[in-house]
Amino acid sequence: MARKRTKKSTTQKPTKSRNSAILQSRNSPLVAVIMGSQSDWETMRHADETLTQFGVAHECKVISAHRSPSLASEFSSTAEKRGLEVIIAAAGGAAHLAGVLAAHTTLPVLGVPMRSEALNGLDSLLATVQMPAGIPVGTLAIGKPGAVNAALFAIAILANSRPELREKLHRFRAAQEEKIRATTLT
Ligand code: RP5
Repeated sequence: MARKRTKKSTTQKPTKSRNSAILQSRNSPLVAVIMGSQSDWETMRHADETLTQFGVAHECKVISAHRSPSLASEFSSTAEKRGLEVIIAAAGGAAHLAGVLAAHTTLPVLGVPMRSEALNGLDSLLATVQMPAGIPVGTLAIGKPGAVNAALFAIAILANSRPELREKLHRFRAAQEEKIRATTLT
């Protein structure tokens, strides 16, 4: 059952209309990619693409810790019983989204700090990473590298109990190394 679900990728883009249907996912996503604003999608689409590349069922939604606090709490507190196994949370500036989602669930939450206009993402990084002891958030790099790596980290977590996914990760790493070995500078 679980192996079957990892083979398909179902993505709900973070539009406002789909966001309202947040608790009605029919495709049993294993990973949720949550972001504080539509403006984060340009970066977080790289997490979406990576999860799709590995065939991991996931959903992508906009939820703001500050602008929609009830939705954030509702989403996170019901995530486990809806079958989610990992939450990726991206936000910029006063980036409290990952921490707030983590406060309402024991699922692993991976935070991705967005590159902000004012402080180039340093604000987002510190707001995401500096969690008080007791409520962990695994914080990745600022921007696109963090988005890609959050997806790869989520896949690695899922791969602990899914040998097919583990094998895909091994093939991904091998292909990556092969590309470096084949690189010649002109
Ligand atoms: C955060 O504020 C969002 O995650 C986004 O990175 C930032 C700016 O949001 P917008 O003003 O573009 O909606 O909550």
